[in-house]
Amino acid sequence: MSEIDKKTVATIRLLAVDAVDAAQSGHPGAPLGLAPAAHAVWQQMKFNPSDKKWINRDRFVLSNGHACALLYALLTLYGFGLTVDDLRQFRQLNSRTPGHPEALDVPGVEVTTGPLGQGIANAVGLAIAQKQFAETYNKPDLTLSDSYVYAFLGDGCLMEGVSSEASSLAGHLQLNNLIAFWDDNKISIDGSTQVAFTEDVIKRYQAYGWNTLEVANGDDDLEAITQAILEAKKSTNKPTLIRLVTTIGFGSLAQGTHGVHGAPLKADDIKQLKTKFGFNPDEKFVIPLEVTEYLAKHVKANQEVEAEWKKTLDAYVAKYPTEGAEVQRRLSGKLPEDWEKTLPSYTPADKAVATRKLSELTLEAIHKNLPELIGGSADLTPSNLTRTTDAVDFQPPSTGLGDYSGRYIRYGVREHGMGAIMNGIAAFGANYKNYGGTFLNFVSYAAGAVRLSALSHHPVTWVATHDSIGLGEDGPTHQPIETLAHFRAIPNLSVWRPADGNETSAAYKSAIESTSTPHIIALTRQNLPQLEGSSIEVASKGGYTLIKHDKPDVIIVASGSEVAIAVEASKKLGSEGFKAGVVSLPDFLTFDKQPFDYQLSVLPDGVPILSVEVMSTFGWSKYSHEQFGLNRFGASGKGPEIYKFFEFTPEGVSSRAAKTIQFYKGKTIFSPLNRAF
Ligand SMILES: Cc1ncc(C[n+]2csc(CCOP(=O)(O)OP(=O)(O)O)c2C)c(N)n1
Ligand SMILES: *[C@@H]1O[C@H](CO)[C@@H](O)[C@H](O)[C@H]1NC(C)=O
Ligand SMILES: *[C@@H]1O[C@H](CO)[C@@H](O)[C@H](O)[C@H]1NC(C)=O
Ligand SMILES: CC(=O)N[C@H]1CO[C@H](CO)[C@@H](O)[C@@H]1O
Ligand SMILES: [Mg+2]
Repeated sequence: MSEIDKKTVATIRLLAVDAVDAAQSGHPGAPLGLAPAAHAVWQQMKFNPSDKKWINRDRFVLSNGHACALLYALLTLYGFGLTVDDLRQFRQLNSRTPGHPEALDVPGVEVTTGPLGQGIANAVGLAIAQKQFAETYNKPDLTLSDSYVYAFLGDGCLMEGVSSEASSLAGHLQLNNLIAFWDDNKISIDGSTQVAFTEDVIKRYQAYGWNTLEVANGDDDLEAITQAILEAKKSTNKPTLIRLVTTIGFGSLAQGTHGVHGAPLKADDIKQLKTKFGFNPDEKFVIPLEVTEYLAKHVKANQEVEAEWKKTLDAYVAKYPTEGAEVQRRLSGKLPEDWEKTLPSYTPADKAVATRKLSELTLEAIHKNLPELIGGSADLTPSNLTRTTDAVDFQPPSTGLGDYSGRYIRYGVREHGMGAIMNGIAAFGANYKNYGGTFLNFVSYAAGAVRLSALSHHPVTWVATHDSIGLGEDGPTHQPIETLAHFRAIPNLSVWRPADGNETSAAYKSAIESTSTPHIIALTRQNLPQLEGSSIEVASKGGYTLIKHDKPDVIIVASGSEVAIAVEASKKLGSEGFKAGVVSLPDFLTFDKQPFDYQLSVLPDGVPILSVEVMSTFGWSKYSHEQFGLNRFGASGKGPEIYKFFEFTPEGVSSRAAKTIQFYKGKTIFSPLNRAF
């Protein structure tokens, strides 16, 4: 290693150690072991700190997010806008250096990581998006996209199932643009990996169809790491896993033990470490000038690379005006003009259709004009109806099953992997709108990825079919009960449960136009009638009055398949002399964003409100005084019979509405929306 490289690696190591020391919290071990690899990788990467979103930059994903002091040190050294002062504030409230890398808060962080295994799966998504983008727009004479995705992952990431799901798919898809480094330090929190993690990782990745390389001394051997990267780039049809043997806490008195995984080093340990690396033991956060200058050279060279790329883009736009305009539109984050006009709408005379089928019709209608719309299914294509008729599969051409410009992804039975990959696709840029289909119940398998979609504002969409006991014969194992309550409780996640065709279109409108909110669209297997009075426009408010009465005796608020039942119940109540209004509430989050006056016009003071949904009632007390739901598991049988069994019928609803009217008679009633704060 040259002197300047040595000094740079030591600077990275010590900045990370000082940050953890300042916070008296964090993880010094992995940064100490991984600093040489980080330096080697960043020296190979193209990126521009003054144009962080440049579409053809290489991406760096720190899947072992607990090692973020390493990443923050790099971002500081390369001039991404983080400063030594930010490092001093590591892990402090409202700092730009949070406890794990958060893409929204830290300039230069590509994806939010910390929950182990997510990052490597995001990296697979980034690699899929890069390939799809390149194959769609590159021309033989003009290359717009040829970037790589680099990922670091630890033992923990490799133990997590989500990494296996995503890595298996990456091997199948032959993503040679993905280069991952396994930090093989044989330590995790419990101590030696011998206690729980003894598989042959290299053989496993070879079996997935990956190219594997090994660097025996990741602590010092910068040349070997660089060679491995160059070797990985030669791969034509495989992603690469580089096994990097490192020492956790390299240089510390406690190196090689779990003691350095997640606790600050002792003061005397830090001193000897600094002395060992040729730094003044009494100084903190030192960045030698020659290191700054050395890294600035790389940035400058990269800025020239980007300037060249911009010329390529100009030439592209001139020579291929149609594709060029499309690329520019997508890079500016705009949807095609009037795209929403292609959304289907229905009339009350149209026949009853399952919303999953309506979802398919919607995708079919909007797909052609939205090249940024890509998606797939976790092996439920025929039941989830997610594939448009003229779709090409996203597949390596050698399989004969499709090509890389394909927009339909066969995720296989890998819901969690799919969720994390969708986040990676969204993180790529180019305004990808990506969706994944599975049964609503199995979105819960991917909950770890779903909450990260919301936390990091990835506007991905789950096409979640078979949304209730209405799915019938598959029984309680497949019938969601708590699912919607759980996902509605996640901040900034839109959970739509449309009741008919117009509402389904509204859900898609919301999903496609979303720039920062993920969507789950819960769809039925059973047919639902087109509701008189629904429209894309009113449904886009998240909740609206479907049956209006002056001074109603009761309001029934429902979602999805129960709205039509509420309408029937309202008619029945009418024949019994009661005025029952009906409100459809397809998405809580969107409704909550409406002006309060509007919300109160839908769920006013003075009227008792009954909610109806064939799921857990948890959460509905925000909108109703009384709740009719299903606080138990479902049953196996024919869908309509199960509905009858649990009394989700016009009679079952109207009798509960009558009880509600009776109970609240003569009492002062405030809208459940009216609260102290
Ligand atoms: C999903 C998830 N489970 C548990 C944790 C808590 N955790 C953080 S680091 C870690 C051990 C990781 O071991 P390894 O990847 O080998 O990291 P190293 O100790 O080598 O830095 C655990 C269990 C987590 N961050 N995410
Ligand atoms: C939700 O997202 C918006 C903008 O996208 C943001 O302003 C808001 O803080 C987010 N809320 C939560 C709870 O994350
Ligand atoms: C759906 O919306 C359209 C346009 O707003 C409207 O004309 C139509 O009547 C609506 N369909 C139903 C079933 O209400
Ligand atoms: C119409 C259709 O394809 N239905 C299928 C949906 O998926 C479930 C579970 O795989 C099947 O049981 C249905 O037959
Ligand atoms: Mg480890």
